[in-house]
Amino acid sequence: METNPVEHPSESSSKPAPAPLTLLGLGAMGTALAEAWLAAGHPLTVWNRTAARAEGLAARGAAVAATAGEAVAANRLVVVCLLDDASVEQALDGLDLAGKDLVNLVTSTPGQARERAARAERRGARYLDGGIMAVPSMIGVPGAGAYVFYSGSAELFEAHGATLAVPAGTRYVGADAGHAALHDVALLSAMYGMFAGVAHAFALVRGESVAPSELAPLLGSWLTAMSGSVAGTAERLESGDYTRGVVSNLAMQVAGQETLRRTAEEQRVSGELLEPYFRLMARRLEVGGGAEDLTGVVDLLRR
Ligand code: FVH
Repeated sequence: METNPVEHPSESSSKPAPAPLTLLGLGAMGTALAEAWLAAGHPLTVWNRTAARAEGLAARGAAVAATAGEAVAANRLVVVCLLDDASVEQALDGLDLAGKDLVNLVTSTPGQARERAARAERRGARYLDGGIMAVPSMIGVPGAGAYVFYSGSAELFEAHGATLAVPAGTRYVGADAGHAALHDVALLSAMYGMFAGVAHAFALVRGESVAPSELAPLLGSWLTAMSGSVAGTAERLESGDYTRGVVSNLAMQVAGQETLRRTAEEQRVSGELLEPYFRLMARRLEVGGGAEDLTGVVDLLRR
């Protein structure tokens, strides 16, 4: 749908002005976030350990702070996008966080996020943790599908939701500060499982007259079709009946493993990516899960 280019003064004048904020960290992701906020007209103060990385943003209107402390003092809303939990610890060490609204977008564990929330609250700040579901090139691009999981202070999210929604969509997943990280890492873990399968598939056809570019669209559409099984797994986990709605039962799938193993051997491909999963499937079959599908593997993974 086309947007109407005609200005409506009464509507535009009632819109709140873009809110000011501070961003710590101008790596690949931090820079993409900064560019999105600047493009949307938000007054932005930035700090980066290596000052040279702020030069391009300064030319586009960002205020560059000489220290992390100066940057934090500049605004109530402080967004952190550094490398890891340790770098956040170093950057915030000894700073006055009283009255600040701290949003941490560093990929963390749920435990790290909860500890940071507790430390921030002890220092007088409200805390929101975020898990970014995007790569930098998706940030600030309408329709690219980028979003961020948020959890922690609902008041903070309510107060700054519009500003946080500028670079990417927002999904608030509850008051437990660890839950954004939990969702983030759950999705990333599934992604790596998929990448492992893709690597194995490409290895199988390597050296044959099947070009990777021929296999790629077939792999992509097959994985998309198979992603439909995710909802069924959730239903079975919630009902506790792992045989409900099963299309391809475990007994048949474990029998089929042999073909996949022998094909890997014939193609001189290591089975090291698939074997751990195959062993879990076989263990579930051994304890009587033949009429189930793959849902029972979830329970075998829990320690
Ligand atoms: N880039 C991506 O694809 C992913 C997408 C999903 C979310 N992740 C997470 O986002 C965090 C930041 O990632 P990034 O891509 O911006 O990372 P880098 O480009 O490597 O930049 C790292 C920044 O951290 C600064 N930094 C590192 N150590 C310290 C420290 N001890 N004290 C202060 N700052 C530190 C670094 O500064 P400099 O090297 O330029 O001086 C960069 O600003 C991350 O959690 C991803 O998991 C990105």
